[in-house]
Amino acid sequence: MRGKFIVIEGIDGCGKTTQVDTIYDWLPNSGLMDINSKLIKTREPGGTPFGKKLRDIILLNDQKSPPSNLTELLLYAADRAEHISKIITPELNKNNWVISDRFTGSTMAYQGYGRNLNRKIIKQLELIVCQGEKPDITFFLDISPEESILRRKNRVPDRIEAEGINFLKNVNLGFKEIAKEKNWEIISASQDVESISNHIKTKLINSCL
Ligand code: T5A
Repeated sequence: MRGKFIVIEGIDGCGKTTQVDTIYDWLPNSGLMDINSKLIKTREPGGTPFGKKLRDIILLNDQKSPPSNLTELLLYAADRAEHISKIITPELNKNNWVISDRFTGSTMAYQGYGRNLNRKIIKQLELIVCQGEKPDITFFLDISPEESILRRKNRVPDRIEAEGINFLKNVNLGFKEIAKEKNWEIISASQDVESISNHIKTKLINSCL
């Protein structure tokens, strides 16, 4: 028996964390999981102790010495390698379920479409890093870059968030293309929190994971 791997993707501020928290509270008593299975809530970057250190380095908004785009890609890949080997695969193998705030789609969207790095190389790197691990289902919370910026207006932006609207537009376009190509569940994230949660819950119930 192996657990299920659920991922929520989307641009900054689309509401991923809000939905991961809601589903984390609901899923264990939903009747979908085996009685002895646990639900693990995690995220990228920073889902492991080592990954937390990488997250601090990656997101630090230090204008004087930002990493190159390739370095940034490799740091996200290193975070994911650690995350898969220390959390995702071991937990799924124990028949536990894992819900993650971001996964490989974020790298393709941000580094592939946002930074315009070679997408074939990103796919090859994904193969090396993931070693066959992939989500059972991915939800894409779709909001406009304008709404994303509005929702985050009272927060100090991290290094990626500080890239601004044009970068975010490219990332968003990337997410839309990836979502279609990979048959992700696309949800309008400009709805209220409860409507989005209900959509996710209904899909999980009906998808016979
Ligand atoms: N990144 C990540 C890469 O470039 N490559 C990669 O490979 C990976 C894995 C990570 C950054 O790294 C980049 C992407 C990111 O820039 P993060 O902490 O995961 O950082 O990123 P964010 O997406 O920026 O996290 P946020 O917390 O900003 O966004 P969430 O989680 O999408 O949104 P949430 O739930 O915190 O909500 C944001 C605000 O909106 C409100 C909430 O209350 C909150 O105030 N909200 C709603 N408001 C109205 N209607 C709704 N339906 C709402 N839902 C939430």
